[in-house]
Amino acid sequence: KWKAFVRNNLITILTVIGVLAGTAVGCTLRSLSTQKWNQRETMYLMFPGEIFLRMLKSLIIPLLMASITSAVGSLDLTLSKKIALRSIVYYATTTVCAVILGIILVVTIRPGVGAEAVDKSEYEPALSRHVLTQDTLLDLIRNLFPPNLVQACVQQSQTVLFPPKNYSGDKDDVPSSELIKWPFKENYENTTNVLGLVVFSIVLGISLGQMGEKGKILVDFFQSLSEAMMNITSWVIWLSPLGVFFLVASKMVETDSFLGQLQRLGYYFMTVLLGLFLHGFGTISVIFFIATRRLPFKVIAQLSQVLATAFGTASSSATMPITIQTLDRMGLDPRVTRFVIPVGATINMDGTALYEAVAAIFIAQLQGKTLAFGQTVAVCVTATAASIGAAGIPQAGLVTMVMVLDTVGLPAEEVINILAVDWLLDRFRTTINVMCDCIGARLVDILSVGELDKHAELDRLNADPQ
Ligand code: DAS
Repeated sequence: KWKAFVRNNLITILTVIGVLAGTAVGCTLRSLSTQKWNQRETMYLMFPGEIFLRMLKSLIIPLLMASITSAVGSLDLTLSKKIALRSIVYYATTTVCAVILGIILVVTIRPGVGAEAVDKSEYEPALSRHVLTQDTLLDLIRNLFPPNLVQACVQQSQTVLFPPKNYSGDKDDVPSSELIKWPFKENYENTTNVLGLVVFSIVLGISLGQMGEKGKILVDFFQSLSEAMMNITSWVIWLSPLGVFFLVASKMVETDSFLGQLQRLGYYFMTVLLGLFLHGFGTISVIFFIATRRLPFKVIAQLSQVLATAFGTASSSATMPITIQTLDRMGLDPRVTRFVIPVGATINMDGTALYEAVAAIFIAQLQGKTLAFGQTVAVCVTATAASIGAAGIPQAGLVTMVMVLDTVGLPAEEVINILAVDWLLDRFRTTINVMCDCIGARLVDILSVGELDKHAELDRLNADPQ
């Protein structure tokens, strides 16, 4: 019996082992090496992982557009409207709950009170040149409508295929502490176009759905493009144990004095982890139970491959092909997963929303500020909006957090206080982001199963009326 279990879950088991082994090897290499690994050495260690990451990322644009367009296009408008509405209500409810939970925790634990802030002067060169001056919500709304779709795809695939450098490595570009990798402006500007692609794909799907027969040819085209991407995913997934091993090992080996930083940020780190855990296994279960009278633990138990990949890649978008393939294997209706997951991976980021609220209030506490009630409500709104605006790529949440800092009257440079541990918190919040998307897909699938069956029945009857 257990032989069958191992055979059916071989890649999953190897991927989870890949994450654990990557952590162990990375930490061992770090402790053995006398001086700090520089970017070049780390790059060699990361190289196989980066190839794996690029393979996954190259699927994102075609899979995202094909899945959403074919999912929306293949359902009649009433049903796709219902599925979209259930998804949007789930996204909004869970994200707002995540932010509120985060605020309650950071206000009660008060991790920032009494902790010392980072002395910004030593980072002056980087601060002036690279820190994002986020133009709050307007940017987010503007990005919903890509000015030119081809350029948006090219730009997005450029970002996705050639991940923006965190720093060029030449001396004047790197802040004095190697630990700090600035979320540069180009990181952010290129990545948010994925929002525009999602909006365009939904609109295109609606238009094709309404065209009846004439639209069917394109819906079928996008359907087979989506299946082609899933087919490629089933090949790439064999690399995930090795891929996540090298990604995690190379990350662990380049972090310097992480434990030292953890002393300063320990309470903050634990507050975020506690929030992510309570949200992912508490709030979400309550919401799932209210909506479906069931608990989501069976779903979560089948997600280990997805969660290990999300942790290893720190990117919900890169994990998306594996997420969709796993949910297909779990028997969810493809028309639900191909809408809920691509849209969810882009705009439903509960982990990121919770993290941004906690981080912003933590930094305010570092500066000795206590927020008025109105400001706390403003943090709720902007943390929710910032998580919608964050793209599913590594450290995107750190970039859009500048919006939330804006709300509490803190300059963007203050992100420096939490950068040292952000690369690890990013992995945890990405894992929660993806887990909440999967639970949402299952929730919508359960709620829509009646209509979907009837819909399939109608299709069958239309196909052979006799
Ligand atoms: N890494 C992002 C993701 O892929 C989350 C974040 O940066 O907050 O979901």
